[in-house]
Amino acid sequence: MKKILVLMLAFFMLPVAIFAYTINLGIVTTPHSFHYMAAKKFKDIVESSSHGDIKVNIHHSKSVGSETSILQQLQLNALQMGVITAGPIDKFVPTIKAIEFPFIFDSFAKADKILDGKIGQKILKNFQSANLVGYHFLENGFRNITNSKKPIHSASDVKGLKIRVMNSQLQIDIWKDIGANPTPMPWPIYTQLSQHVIDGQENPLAVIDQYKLYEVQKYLTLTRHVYSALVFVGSKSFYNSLPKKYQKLLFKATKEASIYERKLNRDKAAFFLADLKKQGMIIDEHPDMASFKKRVAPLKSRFSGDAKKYLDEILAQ
Ligand code: EAX
Repeated sequence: MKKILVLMLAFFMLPVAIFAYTINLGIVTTPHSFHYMAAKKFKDIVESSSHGDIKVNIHHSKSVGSETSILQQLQLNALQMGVITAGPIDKFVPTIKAIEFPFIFDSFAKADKILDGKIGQKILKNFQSANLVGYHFLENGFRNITNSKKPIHSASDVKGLKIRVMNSQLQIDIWKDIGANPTPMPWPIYTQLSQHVIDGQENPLAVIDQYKLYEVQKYLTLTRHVYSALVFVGSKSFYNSLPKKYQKLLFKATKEASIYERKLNRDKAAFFLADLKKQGMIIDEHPDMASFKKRVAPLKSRFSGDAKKYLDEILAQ
């Protein structure tokens, strides 16, 4: 009788023992997005390398809230990981503004050099003071402006347009200085664009295409005004609860998933531009970039502390 009891207990205990750790990972985008593909790669690496000891659940399509809310939940260990756009992170890690400044990166190579170099590593370390872990940068892409009202060739064409921006003071300031009427709003924003609550928005070509914004935005201008990074962000208290071997595994898996996602994104860049043309968008491929750069240059004077130090270092390279 006793033997049967022990066997039954073992059997019922079994499911609990399978996953020593569960990682709930939040993203605001759909399974078609690069954010999701990076999260899936991370999940595959972590689950296979931990031989099933760690389970990763991906909560996509804003099912666990906006990027700002995901960051707040990470601070409380209500979520354990997220793939978050750099923009909204600046409220939690102010130094990240240095890599969100307009027109500082003119190529993927320059962005990689900074983000994967000393400055990027210092910024990722700064996540600690917000009770977060900055694991690795990955890529949203160069941001371009779209709108439903008129062609935008130079900064003066933006005057008065209601442009949705990310929940980030720097992004609000950028578009205010360019002359728009910026409105911070969490992603996604298709409905607000279709109802003309806002006239335009700015995002990488992949996002514009994957969210079919060509259905509600007639004009696209290739401003490439900000290189938009994504970050694998984690809960610091969850990280501290892990054995060393799994702490190392999370850094290894986020690095591999980030490199994998950057390549995916870059390999499809030409496809997205061609598809947006095919979908009928009116595209200005050679805007008056000097007019945009002139408008945002004074923004530098509003930087201070380490954010200013890092920005100066980037501009000096
Ligand atoms: O995919 O909120 C935004 O505009 C961000 O670019 C987000 O990653 C959308």
